[in-house]
Amino acid sequence: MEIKVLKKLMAAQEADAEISRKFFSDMNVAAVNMMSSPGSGKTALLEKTLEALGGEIGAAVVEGDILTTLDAERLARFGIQTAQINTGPFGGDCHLEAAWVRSAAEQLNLSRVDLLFVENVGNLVCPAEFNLGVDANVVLISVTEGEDKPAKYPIMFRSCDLCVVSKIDLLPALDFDMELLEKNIRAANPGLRVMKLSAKTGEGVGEWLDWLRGMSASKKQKI
Ligand SMILES: Nc1nc2c(ncn2[C@@H]2O[C@H](COP(=O)(O)OP(=O)(O)OP(=O)(O)O)[C@@H](O)[C@H]2O)c(=O)[nH]1
Ligand SMILES: [Mg+2]
Repeated sequence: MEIKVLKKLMAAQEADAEISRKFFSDMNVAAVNMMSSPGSGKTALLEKTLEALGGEIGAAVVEGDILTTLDAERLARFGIQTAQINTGPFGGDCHLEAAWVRSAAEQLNLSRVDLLFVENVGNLVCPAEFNLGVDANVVLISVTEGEDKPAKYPIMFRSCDLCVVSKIDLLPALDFDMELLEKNIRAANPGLRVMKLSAKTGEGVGEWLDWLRGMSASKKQKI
C-alpha cells in the first residue's frame, strides 16, 4: 500500500513536470535548474553570470529558499526579474516542486526572457528527486566539499546534465584530488559533462557562458 501511495505521489510530480515543460516551451524560455549543497556557490555563479552577460541574453531567476529573500536581493541588483519561493511557511521543504516553480515563473513577464534560472534550495539529496520540467539540470560541487560526494549522493549526479566544479581558486590551499572527484563523477554518471570554474576569479566561466549561450540559442531569440 505504501508503495502504491509513493508511486501515485511521484506520478503526480511527473504530470506537473510535463505541464511545466510545456509552459517553458510555450514561453520560449530555456529553464536551467541549479542544485547543490548549501554554499557551493550557486548564487555567486549567477552573480558572475549576470555581470558577464550584461544584457546579452534576457535572464530572470526563480529563487528557492526555506526562508529569506537574501539571494533574490543579491541577483535583483543586476536589474533582472526575480520571483522568490520560500518553503518555510508551508513546512520548510528542502526542495522545489514543478508546480511551485511554474507558479513563481507565471509571476514574471517572460516576453524578453530567454534564460530562466531556477536556484533550488541548497541540498544535495531531495531536489534531485523532483522533476521540474526544465531544459537542463545543473549540479555544483565546490572543491571544499570533498571528492567523495558523487559516490555518497549519486542520485543528484545521475539526474543532471552538467556538473560544475566550483571555487577552483581555492585549490592551492587544499589537499583536493581532482582526478578522484572526476572518477567518482564518472562512476555515478559516465556521460556527465564537467566544467571547472571560479566565480571569484572568473577562471573557467567562459565555458559556462558558452554553454548558456547554447541553451538560449536552442530557443527562438526574443531580443
Ligand atoms: N573562494 C571562492 N568563494 C566562493 C566562490 N563562489 C562562492 N564563494 C563563496 O561561497 C559562499 C557561498 O556562496 P553562495 O553563492 O552564497 O552559495 P549558494 O550555493 O548560493 O548557497 P545557498 O543558496 O545557501 O545554498 C560565499 O561566501 C561566497 O562568496 C568561488 O568561486 N571562490
Ligand atoms: Mg544561494
